[in-house]
Amino acid sequence: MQRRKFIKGATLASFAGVIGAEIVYGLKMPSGYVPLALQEPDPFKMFDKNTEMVVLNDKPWNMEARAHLLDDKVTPNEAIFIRNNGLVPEGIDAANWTLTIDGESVRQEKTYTLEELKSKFKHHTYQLTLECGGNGRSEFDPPAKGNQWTVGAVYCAEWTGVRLRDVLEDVGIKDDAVYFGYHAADIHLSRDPKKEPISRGAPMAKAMQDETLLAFKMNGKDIPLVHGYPLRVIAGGWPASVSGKWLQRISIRNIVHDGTKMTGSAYRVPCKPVAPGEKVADEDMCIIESMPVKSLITYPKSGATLAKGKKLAIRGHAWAGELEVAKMEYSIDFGATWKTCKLEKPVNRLAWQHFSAEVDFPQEGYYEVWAKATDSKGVSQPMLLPGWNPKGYLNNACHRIAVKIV
Ligand SMILES: Nc1nc2c(c(=O)[nH]1)N[C@H]1C(S)=C(S)[C@@H](COP(=O)(O)O)O[C@H]1N2
Ligand SMILES: [Mo]
Repeated sequence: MQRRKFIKGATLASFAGVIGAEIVYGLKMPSGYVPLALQEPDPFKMFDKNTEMVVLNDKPWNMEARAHLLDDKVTPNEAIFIRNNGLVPEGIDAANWTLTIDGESVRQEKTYTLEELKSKFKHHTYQLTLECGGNGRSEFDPPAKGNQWTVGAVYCAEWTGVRLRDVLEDVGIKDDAVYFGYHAADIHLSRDPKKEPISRGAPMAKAMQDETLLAFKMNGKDIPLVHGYPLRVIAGGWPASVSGKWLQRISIRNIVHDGTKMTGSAYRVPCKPVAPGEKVADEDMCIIESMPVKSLITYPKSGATLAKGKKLAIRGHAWAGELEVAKMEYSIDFGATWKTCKLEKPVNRLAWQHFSAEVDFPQEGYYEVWAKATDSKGVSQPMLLPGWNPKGYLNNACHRIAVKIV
């Protein structure tokens, strides 16, 4: 948006400034022409992302991290994946931003300015893990349509905001409330203002948790535009699609919210296991709630080479939706035997946990290090793929890296 404004009133000198070189035949350039170097938006600059991020789609923007970019305990903005279902809202005016709470199950509809939310309610800060329901989709066979996420559609940032519960208590909620649904300011790809790119939500029990926030800060600063500035609902441990960016309205529903991407096969998996490729009727699909146990080796990068006789220090993160991770193990023999990793407690509920281990290799050659987390109910990650599902959700297979000992 900044770019477009700039181009309207641009002069040769200003083009040259951005390109970083004089446009030698600039006077011959047709008027109104935008140099090629500036026609392609640079998504890494536009969104302040690490240039090793991988762009999966540009309309809408979708970009994922690579495992080694997620090494920090709290994910910095430059490594946070972008998942947009529509176009980023234009011309956001945070000073006049409002949030309306409405729906069948509010006693009375109420609207707050962003300033009121900030001044009236207590602020809370939590580290919260957000993973796209489709993270890992690229491995399913038969393949599923949609962004082909590998491992990088997950992050744990620190969010600051007010509790959704505190706001709902101020509004007054009826006893028949079952679900909340969000409505946001992003623009449908068709640019039809009557259509919403996405409008999801969660049961009231999730709305009422301490950690469910109406957030206005990420990692101590204003939320970056592409991640939901100036207001976002954050529901850690659930598919990140529940955490609506550019939040304008929350509806308290007396039915399961039926907004865009709540119905049909969106963010749903077969209620009972199905054979790969099988057609599943909509009524046999269940809404994804808490995300399954999973982990990621963030150091070293896959492909690392190590001198014989040295120990390899590995590290990464593990998370388990609403649950805690109870145990973290690694294997260097394709899962035949497992050794325990050191595992830290979460900083707070719904934050990912950090693990590390010192790995010994018996001789020179090729190895794979596989990492496996087990949640507090005793459920572990599958070594390879979990059950196939039509939309390719919930692939929580063990993360694996290749290591060569020379
Ligand atoms: N308003 C709005 N909120 C949204 C989305 C969106 O397209 N529009 N995408 C959802 C999905 S599917 C995911 S995975 C997360 C991605 O959050 P991120 O871009 O901060 O990584 O945002 C969710 N919230
Ligand atoms: Mo998502």
